[in-house]
Amino acid sequence: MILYNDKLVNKEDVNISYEDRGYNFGDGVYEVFRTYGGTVFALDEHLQRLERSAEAISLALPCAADEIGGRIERLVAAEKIADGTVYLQITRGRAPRAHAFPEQAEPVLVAYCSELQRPQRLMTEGIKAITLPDIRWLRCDIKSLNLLPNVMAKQKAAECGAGEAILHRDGTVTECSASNVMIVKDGVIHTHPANSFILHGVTRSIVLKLADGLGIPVREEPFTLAMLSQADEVFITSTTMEITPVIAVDHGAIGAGRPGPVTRTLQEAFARLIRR
Ligand code: DCS
Repeated sequence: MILYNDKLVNKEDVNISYEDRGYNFGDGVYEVFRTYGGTVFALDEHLQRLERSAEAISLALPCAADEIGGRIERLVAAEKIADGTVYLQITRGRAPRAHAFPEQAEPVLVAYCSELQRPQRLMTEGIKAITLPDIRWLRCDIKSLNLLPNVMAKQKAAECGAGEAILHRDGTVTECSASNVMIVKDGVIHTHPANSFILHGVTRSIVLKLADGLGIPVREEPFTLAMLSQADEVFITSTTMEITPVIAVDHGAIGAGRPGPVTRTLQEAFARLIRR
């Protein structure tokens, strides 16, 4: 089943126009939710970000965020997905192609589930990453449908045999193509502040809370590519990748070239949170 505006329908009954502004302009916002054991994880945090993203592009949500949350829960129940994701996107709707907002267009909401297991092997073994210039716009805090720079960065990583691309603006590390990045140096976690240069990851903020509870000091300050390559540990965070260690960057090993103790401690705390 697909959630299509306010209804659960079969996929044949989804009717998206070639004039949809999401298709023409990437004019819309999205979220990726995670379900564990049939429960949507951090639902409120994702809905709050959806509201902020929509507001930032002057898109009126088709209904209250709570109502969207209820529809997502109905979708997950109908699909009987235990462990998976829900992809949701809302566009500004269908109108003859013209850049300025149309006077009359109804937002179009689509959401669907996919099964997904936790990335156990990657979380245990870690991934390699490459670094690339961050060529995106200056409102990376908006979870907009415009993902071309992210797509290109992830493709470049794949071509290099790496799992993620870590992005930097003039040597300052921002985030990754589809995740946030943190480094550990001398027991301190460093991560870019949650401003307009990064997406305010739901997983990022959960990890920072876990770190606080564990007494691990955190510095939400910009850090450089040099600090990245000399870090004791590097890990990425996202809804689908959870906390995944990065064991090499641009062919140079990070620390001992295997997942480090702070990353492991945070992974264990995150797993306990999921179980709760
Ligand atoms: N930064 C970017 C650019 C992202 O696309 C994502 C998530 C994150 C950070 C991490 O945010 P969350 O912790 O809230 O997931 N990207 C989603 C996506 O497009 N697929 O999976 C997650």
